[in-house]
Amino acid sequence: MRTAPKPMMEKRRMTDSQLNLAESYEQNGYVVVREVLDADLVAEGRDHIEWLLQKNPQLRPEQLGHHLMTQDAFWVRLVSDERLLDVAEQFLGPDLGLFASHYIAKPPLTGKAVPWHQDGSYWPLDPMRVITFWLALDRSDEKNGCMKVIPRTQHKRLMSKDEYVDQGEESAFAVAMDPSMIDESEAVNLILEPGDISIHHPNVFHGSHTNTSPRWRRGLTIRYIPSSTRITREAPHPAAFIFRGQGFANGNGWNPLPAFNAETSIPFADQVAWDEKCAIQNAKYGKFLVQPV
Ligand SMILES: O=C(O)CCC(=O)C(=O)O
Repeated sequence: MRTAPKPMMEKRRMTDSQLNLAESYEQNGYVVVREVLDADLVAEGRDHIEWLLQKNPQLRPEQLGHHLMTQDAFWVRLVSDERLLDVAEQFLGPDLGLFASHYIAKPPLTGKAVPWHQDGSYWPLDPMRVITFWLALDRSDEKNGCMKVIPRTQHKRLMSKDEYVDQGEESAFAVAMDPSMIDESEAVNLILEPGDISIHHPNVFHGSHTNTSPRWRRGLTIRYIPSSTRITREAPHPAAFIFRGQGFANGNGWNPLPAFNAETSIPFADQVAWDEKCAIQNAKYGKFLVQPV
C-alpha cells in the first residue's frame, strides 16, 4: 500500500492570488485557472490534433499519447509555454520537467468516457511528486463530457493498478476503479473555456462521461514533475523533458528539445523563436540529456 504524497506547495514568496490557488488546490485536490493561453495558440492546438490524426489513422482521437511527442516541436513548444510553467512553478518549485502529455479529444456524439481513476495508480514515478494540467481547447461542459472530480479525495490512499477492474467498450481506458466506489452526487463538473486549465492531484478521483453533444471536446493533459522525481520505466521515457531550474543526475535521461522539422511537427507561429530556445536549453542541460551534448 502506498501512502498519499506530501503536499507539493512552494509557499515562499507567493502573492495573495497565488496563495489562493495553492490553498484551493491543497484543500480540494484540484483548482481551475482561467485564460492562461491565448486563442491563437489554442487554435494551433486544435490543428495539431487534426494533423496527428491524419498521420496516425489507426488511433482514436482519445489516444494521442506521449509516445508521439519526442520529436514533435509544436507539442513540446506548447507544453513548455512560459505561462504554463509559471503556474506549474507555484506548485512544484523552480526545477521543472515533464513526464507525460496526452490529447484526450472526444469527437461529437461518439467521444468515449474516461472511467474514474487516480492518475498515480498508472505511473512509474518515484516519489509521486507530479501535477496534471488539463488544458481546454474547446469549451468543455457536462454535455460534451467535461472532466469531473470528487473534491478532497487527494487524501485517499493511492490504489495500485492491480486493484482496478476491466472497463467496457465505451471507455477510453482498459482498467480503472470499480464504479461502485464512486458517489457521483459528490462530483464537481470542471467547466472550462478554451485557454483555461484545471490542475489536479495524482490521488484525486476523476473521470468524464461520453460526449453526447454535436460538439468536439478536445483537451490536452500535461503532467509536470520536479526534475528530482525519477521516472522508473521506459528509459529514456518518450516524454521526459527538462524545462527550468537545475538538472539532476538521477537517471531520467531527458530528451533534447526538438527544433522544428516539417516531417515531425506542424508549422507554427513562433517556430524561429522556438528553435533559438531549443539551442539555448539543450546547451544548458547538455550533460543531463539522453545524448549528452
Ligand atoms: O480528459 C478527460 O476527460 C480526463 C482526463 C484525465 O483523466 C486526466 O487528466 O488524468
